[in-house]
Amino acid sequence: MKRSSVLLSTISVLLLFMIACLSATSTAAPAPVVTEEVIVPVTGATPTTPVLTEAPTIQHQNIPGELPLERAGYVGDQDSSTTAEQNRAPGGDRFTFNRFERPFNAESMDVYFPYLDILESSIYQDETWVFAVIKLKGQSEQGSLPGKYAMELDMDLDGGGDWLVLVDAPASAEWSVSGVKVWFDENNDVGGTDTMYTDNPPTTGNGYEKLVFDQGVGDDPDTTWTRISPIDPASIQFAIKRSLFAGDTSFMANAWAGTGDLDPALFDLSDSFTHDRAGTSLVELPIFYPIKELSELDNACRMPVGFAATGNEPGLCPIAPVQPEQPTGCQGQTVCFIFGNQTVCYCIEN
Ligand SMILES: [Ca+2]
Ligand SMILES: [Ca+2]
Ligand SMILES: [Ca+2]
Ligand SMILES: [Ca+2]
Repeated sequence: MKRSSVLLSTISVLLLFMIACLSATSTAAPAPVVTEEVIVPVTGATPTTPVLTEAPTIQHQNIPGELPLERAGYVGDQDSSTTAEQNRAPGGDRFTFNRFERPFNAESMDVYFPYLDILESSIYQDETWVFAVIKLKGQSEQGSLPGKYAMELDMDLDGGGDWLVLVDAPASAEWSVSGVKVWFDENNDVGGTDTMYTDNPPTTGNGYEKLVFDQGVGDDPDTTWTRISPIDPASIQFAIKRSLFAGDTSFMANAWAGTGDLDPALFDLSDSFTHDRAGTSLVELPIFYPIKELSELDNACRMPVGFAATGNEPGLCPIAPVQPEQPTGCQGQTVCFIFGNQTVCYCIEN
């Protein structure tokens, strides 16, 4: 037994020596297994650390300055405050001709929105920009302009709009791209089968479907800017870069104000609804009065920009038989139209 114990002890010592040697060898060598054990916990811990990637900063190159002194176009629009207490518009609401004057709530028409009531629209131009101004009756009770405001441009004068430049709730008196979107009618279906007149039956087109500029995101981050007029809190100014129009310098333009119904996908609005569904703001049309599915909406008739109108351009308001007084400040040709009991004049200054 004692001899066996000695032998076992000897073997144990030899085994321990061999294990010690092996351990020493393993520690010294760059074993891949150990390397993996080091990497795994590190890579496993990485996802718990937030990876912060900043959105690319929009680099603006062209910021508009002040508007030129000389106007290139001007148009007036009905002032619905004059008849608001009677829950009606004074004129200018002709659904069939894509003309709206309904800055009121639907059905009861007992709430009038001065910040949706267009009074005037003007165009100015310089080498870089087409400036547009929409003058509204007033601000909201909170002292803001919380609606949507747009300029629609018909470049080929066929009555169907091509561009819709829209700003949602402009708030800054500094030029800004915030809330500004530019839409294009790529498949040319705005206006439907009969431009500037209601399609019968209603059209199922896609309106302005191509968003080419979204608050600085687009081919050119400076495509369109807006601001509240620095001298008139109820006027919105647009600066649209002329390069957007690829050299086209003559077009028809008109202003819009609205809320949810001023939807680019629904243009022309007079094609997406029937007169029955849309209603009217004119008590003179009792079959359709009051406004129903199309409410909180105003637009102005189209003014020619860069050319003298012949009177036959689609969207140009019908010419009145009598020339009333000259629009304030007009140095050029005056053309006037009659809507209901109101006369609307515009001025061509070049
Ligand atoms: Ca109007
Ligand atoms: Ca108006
Ligand atoms: Ca139409
Ligand atoms: Ca379209």
